[in-house]
Amino acid sequence: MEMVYCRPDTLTDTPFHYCPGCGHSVVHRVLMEVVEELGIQDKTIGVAPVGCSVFAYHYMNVDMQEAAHGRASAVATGIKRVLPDRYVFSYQGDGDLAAIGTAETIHTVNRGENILMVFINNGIYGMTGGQMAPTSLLGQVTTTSPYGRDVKMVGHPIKIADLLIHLPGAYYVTRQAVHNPNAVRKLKKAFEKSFQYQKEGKGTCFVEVVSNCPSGWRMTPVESIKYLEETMFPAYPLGDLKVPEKV
Ligand SMILES: Cc1ncc(C[n+]2csc(CCOP(=O)(O)OP(=O)(O)O)c2C)c(N)n1
Ligand code: SF4
Repeated sequence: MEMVYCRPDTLTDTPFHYCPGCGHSVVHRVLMEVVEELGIQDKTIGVAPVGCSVFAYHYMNVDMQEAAHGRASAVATGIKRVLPDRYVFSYQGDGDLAAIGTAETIHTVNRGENILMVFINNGIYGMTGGQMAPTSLLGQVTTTSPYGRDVKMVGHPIKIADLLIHLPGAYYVTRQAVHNPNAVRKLKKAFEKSFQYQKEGKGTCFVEVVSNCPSGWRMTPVESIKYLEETMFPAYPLGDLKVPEKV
C-alpha cells in the first residue's frame, strides 16, 4: 500500500499541548517536514522561546536549546558562531520577539547572523492569558485592552518584518500563514529557501507566520480563521517583503 501521510521522524511522538486549532502545531509540523526532506535532522539546532511554544524542544526531534524570554536570536547567534556548519533556527512568538526581545531581534538581523528566525505573530500574548502584544491590532480587545487597543495610549501595531527589511543583514524576509493548504505549501517553500540560503552563508532569513490564537482571541478555531482572513491579513499582508537580488 502506498504511504501518503505519516508523522515525520523529525517530530517526536509527544502529543502537542497546543489548544485545538492553534497555528503553532502546524508550523512545527511544516518546519520539521522541511528539515526531514532536506536530510538535515542531525545538523539542525533550534532555539525555543518563552511563550506557548516554550515546549518546542519536546516536539521537534532535533537538537534544541531553551532561551530566556526574548533572547532566542541571541542564543541562536552564539550557537551558529560556535557551530557554523549547523543549520540554526530560532522560533518565537510576538511577545517574545517583538516586545521583550526587540533589541535582540534588531541587532541579530543587523549583524546579518546566518540563521533562520521563525516569528509566530498571533497578535497577542497567548501563554499568559491573552494580553495585548505590540502586534495587537488597533481596536483589538484583549485582557489588557478591554476597550480595544487605543493608539493614543499604546501606539500602533509594530510591523517588525517591515522594519527589518531596511537592515542590510536581512537577506530574505517573508510573511506567510498556515490557515489553509495553499498557505502551508508556501510556508514550506519559504523554509526550504531559508535553509538553502543559510547553507550558502547569505545572512539572516526571517519568516513571519501570521497565525491564530483561538483561546486568547476568545474564538472557536473556525472563527479564528475568519478573523485571520478578514482582519489580520489586511493589517499584515502576506507575501515576500525582501527577496535576494537575482545575480
Ligand atoms: C522575563 C519574563 N517576563 C515575562 C514573562 C511572562 N511571559 C511568559 S510568555 C509571555 C508572552 C508570550 O507571548 P508570545 O511571545 O506572543 O507567544 P504566544 O504565547 O502567543 O505563542 C510573557 C509575557 C516571562 N516568562 N519572563
Ligand atoms: S493560548 Fe493561543 S497560542 Fe497558546 S496554544 Fe492556545 S491557541 Fe495557541
